[in-house]
Amino acid sequence: MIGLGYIGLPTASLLATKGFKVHGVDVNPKVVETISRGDIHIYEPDLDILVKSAVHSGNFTASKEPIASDVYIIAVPTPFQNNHNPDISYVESAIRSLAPHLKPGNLIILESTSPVGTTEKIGEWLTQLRPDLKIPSRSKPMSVSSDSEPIRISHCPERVLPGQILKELVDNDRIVGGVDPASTDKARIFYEQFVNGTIHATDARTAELAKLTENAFRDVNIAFANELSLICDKLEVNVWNLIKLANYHPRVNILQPGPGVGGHCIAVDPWFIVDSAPEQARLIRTAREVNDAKPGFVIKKVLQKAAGLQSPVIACLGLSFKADIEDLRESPSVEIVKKLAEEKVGKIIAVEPHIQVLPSRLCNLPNLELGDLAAALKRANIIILLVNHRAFSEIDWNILKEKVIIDTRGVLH
Ligand code: SAJ
Repeated sequence: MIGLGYIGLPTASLLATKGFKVHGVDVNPKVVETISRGDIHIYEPDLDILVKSAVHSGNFTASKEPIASDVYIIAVPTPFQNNHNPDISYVESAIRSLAPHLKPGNLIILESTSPVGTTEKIGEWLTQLRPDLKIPSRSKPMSVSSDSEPIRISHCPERVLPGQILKELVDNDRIVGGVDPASTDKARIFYEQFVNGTIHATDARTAELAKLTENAFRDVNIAFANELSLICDKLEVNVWNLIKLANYHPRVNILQPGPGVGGHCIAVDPWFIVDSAPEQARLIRTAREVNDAKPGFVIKKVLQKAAGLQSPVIACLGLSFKADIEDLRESPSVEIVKKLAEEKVGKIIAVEPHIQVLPSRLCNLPNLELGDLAAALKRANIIILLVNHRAFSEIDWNILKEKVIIDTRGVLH
C-alpha cells in the first residue's frame, strides 16, 4: 500500500485483518514510526482499534520503501496546483518507487482520485522504466502467454465518506476499470475478496471520470443550495424553511447551504474535469466558483455585524470541514477564521473540540486563540456557528439571545 493517509491506512489495516500480508509505505518517517507501533496519525472512528489489531497480528508492517509484492495499491494525494490543474506527481513518484520490484503478473491498482488518462499514464511510465516487462495499454491489450505474464494496471477509485470510512470500505459498491479487459478482471477478483458491495467493471478512463463525476454532482448540488442562500438573503426569506418546503415535492431533494465546501475531495475533484474539458464543463466550473465564494459572503456578514460593536469578541464554532471529524483540509471555516483575524476585527476565539492546537496557518495571529466552548460563549458578543458538531448540540441558544448569532448551518432554524 503506497500512501498511508485517510484511504491507504484504513484499507491496508482492513486487508491485514482479513488475512492478507500487507506492507504499508509512506514517505513521512513519523507516519511509518507511528503505525509500526500500532498507533494512528489521523483520526477516524475505530481506526485506532483496527490498526492496532492489524499491526499486532503481524500481517501489517510499514516502511519508507516498497517491497516486492503481488499487488501494489496506490493511495497518494492528487492535489491541484495554483491554476487548479491537477498535480499527479505523487502518483508518478509512487510508480518510480515500486517499478524496480515489479515482476510479471503483478497487479497495480490506482485508488487515488485522478484526472482521466492517469491510469494509462502509469502504463506509459512503466514502459520507460521497465522495458523488460510486458505492459498493456488501451490500444495494446495483452492476454497471458506462455513465456511471461503481463503487468496488470487498473483504477479503482476510493469512494468512502470521512467519518464512516471503515463501514463504507466494505459495504460500498466499487468501480474497477483497467487499461485492458484482463487488468479490469484481475482487479475485480481482488476486490471481491473483501468488499461486500458489488464490483462494477468498466475501463480505466470511465472509472476515473465516474469518481470525478460523483464528487462534481455533489458539488453542483451544494452550489445550488449555497446560491439559494444568497438569493434568500437578498429577498429576506429563510433559506432553511424554503428548502424544507421545496423538498416536500416528490422529485426535489435540495442539499443544505453552509459556509462553503471543504475537504480534499469535493472542493478539488471537479477542477480535474474543468481542466480536461474547459469549454464543456461550464456548470461544473460555476458550481466551484459559487461554493468557493461562500466563505467571503460569511466574512462580509460578520464584518457588518462587528462594525456596530465597540469591542467585538467573536466565537467561531468549528474549524473542521464538516461535522464530527478533525480534518481541516480545505476547510471554509479555517478560511473564515483566518480572514477575520487578519482583518483585526476584534478578538477571535476558535472552538474546535477535535483538535488540541491551532494549525500552522492560524497559529501566528495575535488576536486569535483556541478556546473552550463554555468560556467562548460567555466572552463573545458575536457567535458564528460554522460546523454542526455533535459537541455543539447541547448549546442553550435561548440564553444567548442578547448576542449576535450567525448560523451558517441552519441549526437554529
Ligand atoms: N456540504 C454542504 N452541504 C451539504 C452537504 C455537504 O455544505 O448538504 C459540505 C460539507 O460541510 C463539506 C463538503 O460539503 O464541507 C463535503 O462534505 P461531504 O460530506 O459532501 O463529502 P466528503 O468530502 O466528506 O466526501 C466525499 C464523498 N463523495 C460523495 O458523497 C459523492 C465520499 O463518498 C468520497 O469518497 C469523498 O468525497 C472522496 O474521498 O472523494
